[in-house]
Amino acid sequence: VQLESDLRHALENEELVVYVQPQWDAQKRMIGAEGLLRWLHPERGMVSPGVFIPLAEESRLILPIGDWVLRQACRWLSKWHKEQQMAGFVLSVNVSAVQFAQEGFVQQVESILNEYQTPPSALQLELTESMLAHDQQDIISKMEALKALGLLISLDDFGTGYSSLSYLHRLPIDQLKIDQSFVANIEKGTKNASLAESIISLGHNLGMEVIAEGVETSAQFDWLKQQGCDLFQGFGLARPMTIEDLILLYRSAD
Ligand code: G
Ligand code: G
Ligand code: MN
Ligand code: NA
Repeated sequence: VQLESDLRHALENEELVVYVQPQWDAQKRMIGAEGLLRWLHPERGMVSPGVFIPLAEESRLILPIGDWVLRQACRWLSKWHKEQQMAGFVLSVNVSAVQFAQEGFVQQVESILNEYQTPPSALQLELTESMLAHDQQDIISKMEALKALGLLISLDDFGTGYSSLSYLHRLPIDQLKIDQSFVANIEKGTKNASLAESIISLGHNLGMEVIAEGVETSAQFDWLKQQGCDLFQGFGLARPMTIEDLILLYRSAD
């Protein structure tokens, strides 16, 4: 309860920070990053989003917080665009089910893109497979309206929920994100290996890009690359970091 009332003040006190975790192609070129919230609590230190996102969802504080995260991402993207830096770089932002279900979500995204003059194709929204469980027609039209803005859509935690193939086929999804639970022990030819393999071919058959998260070892990277996985994210490549560190890392590869 204390934590929840602290969270109310976290935004105005500027205690929230968007960290970024790089995403890489098969040649280990950095092609984008995922925004991951951090809460630097004045007494408790770093509070994990795994702890405070559920609180924020229950209290609907996720709405102003999610709005702020989107603005932060769009601000960075338009700055890079204006300064002709980080060309082609894509920032992915996690969207909570509570945010996505909001009546005016599409208009909100549109007005933020307009306000910051953000190139929409540099912004990717990460929706989770569990969000797809609700009214299918409503979800399809919302996603189509988002796609019409020119942004990208990634399906996060893929494989943990359940979505039928025929449904998936009707959704305008650009990217499937293989959940990290399937990446663990992948190189040992376990059940995970066949699951990951199926997700990669499913994604490619549906014309989607496939990214693996939770890549911790070079054996996992090599195995996934061998299977044709397009993109990679994980502690073995780079941990979540500040935006300043990410820009330095990006430039050091030039
Ligand atoms: O970074 P970490 O693995 O601790 O994140 C834990 C969880 O918090 C993940 O499920 C991640 O998707 C979620 N999360 C991180 N940042 C955001 C955010 O900006 N918005 C939402 N809705 N979820 C986030
Ligand atoms: O739910 P979502 O996929 O958005 O959450 C991503 C979470 O996974 C973040 O909390 C991030 O810190 C974490 N993460 C990123 N890379 C790795 C990794 O290689 N191993 C583990 N265990 N967690 C990771
Ligand atoms: Mn995510
Ligand atoms: Na995920």
